[in-house]
Amino acid sequence: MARVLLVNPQQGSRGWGSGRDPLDLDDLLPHHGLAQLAAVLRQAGHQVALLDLRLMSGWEQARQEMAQAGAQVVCVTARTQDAAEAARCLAMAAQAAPEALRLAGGIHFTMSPQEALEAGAHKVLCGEGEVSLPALIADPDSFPDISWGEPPDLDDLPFALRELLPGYRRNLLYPIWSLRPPIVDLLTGRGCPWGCRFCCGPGEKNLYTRPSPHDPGKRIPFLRRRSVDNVMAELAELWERYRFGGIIFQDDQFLIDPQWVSRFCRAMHQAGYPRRKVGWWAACRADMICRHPEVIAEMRDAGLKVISIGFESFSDELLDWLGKGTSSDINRRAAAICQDLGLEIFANLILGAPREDGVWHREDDQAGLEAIREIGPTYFSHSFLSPIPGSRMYNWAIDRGLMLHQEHAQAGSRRPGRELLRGVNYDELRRMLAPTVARYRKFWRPRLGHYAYRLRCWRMAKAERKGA
Ligand code: B12
Ligand code: SF4
Repeated sequence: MARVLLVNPQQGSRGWGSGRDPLDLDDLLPHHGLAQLAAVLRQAGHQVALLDLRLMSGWEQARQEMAQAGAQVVCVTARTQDAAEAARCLAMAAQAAPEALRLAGGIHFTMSPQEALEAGAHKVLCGEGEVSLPALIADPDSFPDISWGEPPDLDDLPFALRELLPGYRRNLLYPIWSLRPPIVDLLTGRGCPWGCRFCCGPGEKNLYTRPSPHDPGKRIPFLRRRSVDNVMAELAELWERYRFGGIIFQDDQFLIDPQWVSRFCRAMHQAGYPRRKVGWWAACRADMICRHPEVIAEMRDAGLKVISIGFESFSDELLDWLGKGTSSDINRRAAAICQDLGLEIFANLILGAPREDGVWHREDDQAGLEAIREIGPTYFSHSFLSPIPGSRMYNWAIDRGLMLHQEHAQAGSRRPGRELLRGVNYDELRRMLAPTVARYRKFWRPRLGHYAYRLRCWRMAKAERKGA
């Protein structure tokens, strides 16, 4: 059996060490893909360790830890935003653990496997890893340099090994939105059936795939959901362990199949979570909310507290070009449905997006900001359009010469405040945005909950020291 080191090359939101004192979702949460791979590897009898760059003080510490891990296999994952760090981790492994087998995977290397080979990976496993990674470790020579992982039956998988992330128990106490800590997060399925032009949806459809039954050389999207029983079993295990007060469902879209959601809501009642006042967060499309308001009501009764809606824009021209399949009217009706049900809305808006002609129209963003003022969602989250690799907009933006930066760290990020496209007047955009940002600043500023969190962490560390 092998010693396997899983590497998360993710950069913390405040740079090195952000994961040791997390104040942002990006710093808090375990990498689910790696936590899932860890579970299957451990089940197969391997020794698994994690090197998470968010916890490191710099490259030197990362190198030392990699060398000390004595790994026989180093597995590096990558999302586009972290692809440069992932490449550096592969190169570092070649020096710090020269005998180890270097493997690469994850959405970015699935889309660009050659990049991983050039950075020093011996093999790249595209797509999902649970079934094929143990086989690859057992017999690497039987795999070509680039191969596809066999997609797993999600109900057959062991539950993700979250505690591989040091500090996970402490991170659960972090107050997120109005959810009550401890807060756990999980996924109930893989992928999204829609294909919005700005989103890495097509990339995901390359990731979650299976061979076509008609043409085995071709891969087709394989989006799927776990059974309700399987999700409930994971929640039961998490409940036993952490007695959570909040749940974040990390799926791209929670309401895809209304019947599945209704069954799930009944199961939540049977398990007693609404009675215990467990609140949850989930993302739903505006058109699905309008089409199935009764399901949203069931979700509310089963504990849904915060609903994240990707409004993206309130300009019909822009929504058409973004390929969102919604309209300004649908967005407003969805918001009204959720507010009538007493749900807190987490509103997402994309700003700085040019239309099909490549020109940014300030009135598009003006309309969005006005709509936010009128609707008054509980939370407001905005990003400046970033045509990320894997999205349909990426090549369009490159062909039109719109991209200001093509490096992965810039192009793969949707964080607000980054100037990404030629022709967008970001100064004007920031001026337009300032009053809205000011109104919502209180949600992002440390609040009383943060101090309570820090106190609990301090007590936890003290108790641990005493125990030790
Ligand atoms: C949940 C989530 C988040 C959470 C992360 C929470 C967490 N606990 O991990 C939060 C909200 C923090 C987040 C943040 C961001 N996210 Co996000 N996120 C997701 C989401 C919805 C699910 C990810 C997931 O867990 N998938 C399930 C696991 C099992 O899949 P996986 O990680 O890909 O791993 C599997 C395979 O890839 C493979 N694999 C992975 N690594 C390796 C390594 C080896 C060696 C092998 C063999 C195999 C292998 O095996 C795994 C098991 O099958 C995805 C969309 C999606 N449905 O995947 C977007 C997604 C990954 N995010 C995306 C983006 C853009 C971001 C942000 C950059 C947004 C921003 N702030 O600007 C940040 C960046 C964070 C970062 N630096 O990593 C994009 C990435 C696009 C891209 N080209 O990289 C996605 C695809 C969404 C989209 N459609 O646009 N995200
Ligand atoms: S933006 Fe949302 S609905 Fe559209 S493809 Fe991406 S995840 Fe799916």
